[in-house]
Amino acid sequence: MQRKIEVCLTPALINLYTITESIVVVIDILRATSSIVYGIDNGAEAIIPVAQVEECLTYADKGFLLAAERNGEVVAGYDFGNSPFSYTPDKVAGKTVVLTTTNGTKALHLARKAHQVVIGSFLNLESLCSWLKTQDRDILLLCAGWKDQFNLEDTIFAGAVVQQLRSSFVLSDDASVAAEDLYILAKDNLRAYVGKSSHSNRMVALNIEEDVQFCLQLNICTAIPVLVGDSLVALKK
Ligand code: 3SL
Repeated sequence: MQRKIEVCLTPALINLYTITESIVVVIDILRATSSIVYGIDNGAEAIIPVAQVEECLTYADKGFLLAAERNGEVVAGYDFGNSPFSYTPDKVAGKTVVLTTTNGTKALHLARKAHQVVIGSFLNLESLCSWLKTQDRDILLLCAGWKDQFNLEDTIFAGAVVQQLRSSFVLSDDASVAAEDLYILAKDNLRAYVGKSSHSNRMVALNIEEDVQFCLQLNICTAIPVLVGDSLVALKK
């Protein structure tokens, strides 16, 4: 049977999909999944995604780094938030990070019933797509969006994956077609197109525009984080 690829445009729509036999790729380009990919690529032992800020505290005194972001800002009292610049080798190599973010970690929790949950970003696009092509499973690209609403940057990334996989998979929903069309429209100047997005504007207002630029880099990482139990670790390819 031919494998199919679908795009779930927001976490609010996840219940419309049967995911138990599928691979779900969680996508939160600005910035959760970009930072997770970067952190794992830089040697973090594991990143434990938790849905609530308070849950992070239950991991205190275990020697873990505690990272919490809400509405784009680091939550007071935590080691850091969601900026990729906090996930460099000097900060995370050999460490376990407990992370909660506004949308990304929520989407991850909603995906837990899947056969396998992996993390996508522009940083590991090539490596992710090469691996997905070798898997004998349907794929759901789950966009984390913003507070259950559609967003541009996650959809554009989903479209980039659709474009790379379309010759090996059946596109089975209009969301995949729309995502790919949006990617085609955006790909020659990703920064300018993503600049139209509400979250990019939010980040510019917070003076963290360099994070947007960073998260739009292509293929600077090869790691594919995969959920094993409660932790994201590097997939053994
Ligand atoms: O919502 C999230 O998960 C975050 O990635 C949002 S932010 O980029 O940290 O503002």
